[in-house]
Amino acid sequence: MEKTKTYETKEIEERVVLIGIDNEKDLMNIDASLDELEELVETAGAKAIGRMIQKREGIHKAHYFGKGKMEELKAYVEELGATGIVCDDELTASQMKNMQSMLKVKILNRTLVILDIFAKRASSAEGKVQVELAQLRYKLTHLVGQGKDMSRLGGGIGTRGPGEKKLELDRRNISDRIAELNKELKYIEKHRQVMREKRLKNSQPIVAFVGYTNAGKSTLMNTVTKADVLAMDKLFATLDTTTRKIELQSGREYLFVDTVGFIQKLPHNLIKAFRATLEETKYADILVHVVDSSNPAREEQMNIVYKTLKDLDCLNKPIITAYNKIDKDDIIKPLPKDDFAMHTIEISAKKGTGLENLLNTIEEVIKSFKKSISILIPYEKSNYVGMIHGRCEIVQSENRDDGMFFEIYADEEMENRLKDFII
Ligand SMILES: Nc1nc2c(ncn2[C@@H]2O[C@H](COP(=O)(O)OP(=O)(O)OP(=O)(O)O)[C@@H](O)[C@H]2O)c(=O)[nH]1
Ligand SMILES: [Mg+2]
Repeated sequence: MEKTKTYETKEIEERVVLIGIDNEKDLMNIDASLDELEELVETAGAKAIGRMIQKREGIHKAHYFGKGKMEELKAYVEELGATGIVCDDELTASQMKNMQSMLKVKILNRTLVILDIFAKRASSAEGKVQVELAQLRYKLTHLVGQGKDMSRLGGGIGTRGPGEKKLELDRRNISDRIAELNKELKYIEKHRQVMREKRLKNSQPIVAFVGYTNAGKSTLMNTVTKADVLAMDKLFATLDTTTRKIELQSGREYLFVDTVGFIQKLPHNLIKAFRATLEETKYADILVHVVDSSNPAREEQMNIVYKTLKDLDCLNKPIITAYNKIDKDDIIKPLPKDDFAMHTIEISAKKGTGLENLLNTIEEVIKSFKKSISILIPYEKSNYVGMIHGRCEIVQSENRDDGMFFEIYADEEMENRLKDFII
């Protein structure tokens, strides 16, 4: 029997050259950024076999690198026998097209690689819909003039959809599918809203673990709540939020939420696609910022987390920074300063070190802090309204048939006084 048959069905291994621009403006330096890109590429199942960096102010409008450097890149790609290049930045459709005709190999970028990983990881219905939507929207804006090239690519990064699906490449099909997915997403979001309202009604404080991808959020979640969340040494292991209820030392119940990790240069439309998932952070009473203290780029990663939280309007919440992986022996001290955090605590999510301290601090901060509640004050109890205005932060208010509705931030005392009106 000939063996060739088995090879036909296998995907060809992609061997790619990573390219980036050194402009000294980005939050993370170019070497760290390409290290990260290499990890992303490998997580997506391809192999990074070389790098090329150009120092220039910004990207070349027509083909990212300048003309001379592009020729150098072409020679390098040929020499290595690379099947493609992965650019560290966003590329427009016409840049991709120009680069493709210059280099004659597959042109990929960070976004496509991240989308590919997301497609592999998405497991909930919502996650799958969000990923496919983001992929198709991306395709739609990048398909201009290169439909043929795209369909000739065969397989690999940029062609995989969630759940073993192949991505649609035809423009008309894409638009139809987008409409269909949007409908599905609306339905799922409605369900999520109902769940959220139920949770708010329960009024347990919500603690969200946030942080850079691979920082150890899921590991911490598992250790603290004895949950069984997938944690591994891969970027974007977690795509869906997981929530667990546990009772802490004071006897009070808390909801712990594990969230999707952040990463630099996360394209805006991707943040938008995951807004619903990330919005879980918006409803948290406190954020625990998990940092991988052993990562050489830890400080840059922290800055990127804070920038993303700011984009999501979540920077006004109390934050505790957990410097994780403190058990490793390659931790460089002192640890970075953190002006956004009320407390910083060293922990090892894996070994359990410092967790008692972390949990006690969470309780302390929550006790002293306000939480989000929704209340309905009947019109005959309007004497409460002045007190609400004076003592609480009002997010939203409206007159309803049966009373005045408020969404407010209240401290524990106010919450107690208003407890009969909580809805
Ligand atoms: N040595 C050590 N390793 C840790 C610790 N916490 C997590 N890790 C490891 O770090 C890797 C990433 O952990 P995860 O918990 O999956 O990280 P995450 O923040 O959930 O990552 P994403 O879901 O990708 O955003 C895993 O290999 C963990 O075993 C720790 O305290 N010490
Ligand atoms: Mg995780």
